[in-house]
Amino acid sequence: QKNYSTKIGVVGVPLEEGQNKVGVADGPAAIRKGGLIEGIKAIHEEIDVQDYGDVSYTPLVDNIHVPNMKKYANVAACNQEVSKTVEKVLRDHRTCLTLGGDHSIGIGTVDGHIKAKKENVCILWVDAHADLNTNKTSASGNIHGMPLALLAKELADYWPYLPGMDWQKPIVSIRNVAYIGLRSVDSYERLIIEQFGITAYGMEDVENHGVQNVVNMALEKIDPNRTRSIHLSFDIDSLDALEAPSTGTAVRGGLTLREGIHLVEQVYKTGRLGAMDLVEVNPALGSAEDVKKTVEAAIHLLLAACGYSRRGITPKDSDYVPIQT
Ligand code: NNH
Ligand code: MN
Ligand code: MN
Ligand code: MN
Repeated sequence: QKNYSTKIGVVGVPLEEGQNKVGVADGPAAIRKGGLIEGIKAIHEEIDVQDYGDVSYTPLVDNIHVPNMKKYANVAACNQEVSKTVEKVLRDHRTCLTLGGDHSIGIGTVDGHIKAKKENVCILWVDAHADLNTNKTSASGNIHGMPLALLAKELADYWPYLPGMDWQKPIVSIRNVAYIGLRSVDSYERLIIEQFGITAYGMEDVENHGVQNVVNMALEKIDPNRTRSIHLSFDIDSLDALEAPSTGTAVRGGLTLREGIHLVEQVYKTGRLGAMDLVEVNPALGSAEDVKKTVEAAIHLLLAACGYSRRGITPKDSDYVPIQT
């Protein structure tokens, strides 16, 4: 008998400075407008969802710059607020769903999760990309390609001093991270993955083993004793470009929405999903139909994290109609 959480907290992070395409800051609004909160409430009567609204922040003052980290002052300041908010939601005994924004918000969501759960956290990073660049290896300078490298304690020595980031300690062991969905990995990222033996399941592994086995293998590696709080960081670009076209760096050959939903359902069923990020939905990209498809996909994934079952919704007592005889 598992003790599934019925208490959910939703946090929006309208941050787009971690990459260079306008519009991803409108992701939280689009996902809410698509009916996320109503959808969560409809799952069953015991669900208690609280919307904590959007995180706001003031960029660091005095043009703080770090080489090859674009809009550093915004990303650093925003993530400090993200961390505090996620920590608060978890301390309120709620599963925390964070709506991005770009994936640089993973710095703050993971940090907040680790602070709330006293480091007993493992990370499932579902993404086409590895997000493991440092400012020295990144070809783009976009911070959304760097969050895991900032979080990993094994990589702490490879960063310069980061002003305004003292609240964030690189305390994640890279051994507690697993990837699913990789298919666009930069050369240094590949090097780090192989050097440190990071658990990484690319699309070929999903093809070989099926999503069910891949999730089981990943969790077995990062949470062998089944005691950790699971942080599911879901980049919508892990889905195939046909399933989620409205995202900044769509890559063909990705997960189907079915596989994505199944993955989230599986994590939910462990009873240990602590926090989920749903990032990189950009409603300014693509046609109206593309946006609708992408937002719907995001909502399906988030509902699965709240226990929505594709078998259907449990009827409420008030739904029963007296049978006419
Ligand atoms: N690896 C590339 C970079 O560092 C692309 C990252 N883009 C993402 N990551 N969308 O999930 O810029
Ligand atoms: Mn990402
Ligand atoms: Mn990505
Ligand atoms: Mn299933």
